[in-house]
Amino acid sequence: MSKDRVLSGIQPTNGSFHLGNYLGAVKQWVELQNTHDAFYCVVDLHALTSSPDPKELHQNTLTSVAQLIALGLDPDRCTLFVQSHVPAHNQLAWVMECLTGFGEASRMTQFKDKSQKVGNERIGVGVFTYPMLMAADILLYQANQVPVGEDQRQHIELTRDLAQRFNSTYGQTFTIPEGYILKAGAKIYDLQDPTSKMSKSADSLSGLIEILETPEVNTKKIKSAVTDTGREIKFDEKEKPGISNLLTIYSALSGSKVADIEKEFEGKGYGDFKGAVAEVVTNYLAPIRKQTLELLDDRSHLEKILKAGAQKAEVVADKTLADVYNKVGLIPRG
Ligand code: AQP
Repeated sequence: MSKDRVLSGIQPTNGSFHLGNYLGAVKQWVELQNTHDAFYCVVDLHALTSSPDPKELHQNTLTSVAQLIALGLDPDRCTLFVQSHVPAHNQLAWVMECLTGFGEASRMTQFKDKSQKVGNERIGVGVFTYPMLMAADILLYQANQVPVGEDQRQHIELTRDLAQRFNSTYGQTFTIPEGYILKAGAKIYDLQDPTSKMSKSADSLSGLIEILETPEVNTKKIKSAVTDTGREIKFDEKEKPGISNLLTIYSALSGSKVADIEKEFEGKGYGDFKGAVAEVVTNYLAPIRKQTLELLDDRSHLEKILKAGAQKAEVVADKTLADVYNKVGLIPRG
């Protein structure tokens, strides 16, 4: 029996991924490459929506690939590629845009949040059409599951709606994908504002734990994390969002159950607990940081991996695109 297929992507918008990206998404990617036919891409076209500096985008794309490998992706067990290397992503995105209502695209909370921040005059159309490009990313590969963090749930729903709409209009074409979203740990929160998700676009970086940051800086950030009233180390997202977030992080990286951690820290204070969280986080990240830097030193090796990944991805993507073009009535070039 053939394996189910998974597809997911990550933006190369920063010099480093953050703990939310890893625990919400990439950690699952690593596990799924063992059981699924896995396609993972660095979505550089999506990153253009935030108008990055060209040199930084170039470097961040390579750093993203190196980080993904250091975090556990194995190019021999998954297809790892860069989105812009496979032109079918843009080509299918246009078809998806023509299928999407203006109203339904306007309801995407990511667009609403970002457009509220910068205003309608300044928000790029690319932020508006972002979910349709994401739908194309997923549907091109006929993915059964999409491992993402909780913040992407609405985009997956839109992708499903578009796939169903296309299938019912033009005949069976796309697999209807499902979100693969963790129940616990799907959302990691900002250390300084534990009611907002950890995000690289937060106003301040003090609540962000970056994978490639030095242990000293990350320790300092964890030790200054906002905590809650009271003294108890207890998981209670409503009353103790700060401590609950640290418990989630500790549990996900150490493999210990939250209940066991609560027991371990019974009678101890927030200071002790934060020290222990900092230790778990920095010990976990140290070898990943080291390997990323080593991989970045051998650029031709990374480029070889990406070339092979794009070739593998293109075979699947081009087949789907040809089927779509044919179904909507576009004449093949011949
Ligand atoms: N805080 C988070 N908790 C859990 N999962 C998260 N993801 C992002 N933040 C969290 C997941 O990471 C994957 C990659 O997402 P992305 O490429 O959209 O990353 P991003 O947008 O660069 O991350 P940010 O920091 O969230 O960026 P902004 O601020 O631009 O929105 C996805 O699967 C996502 O769910």
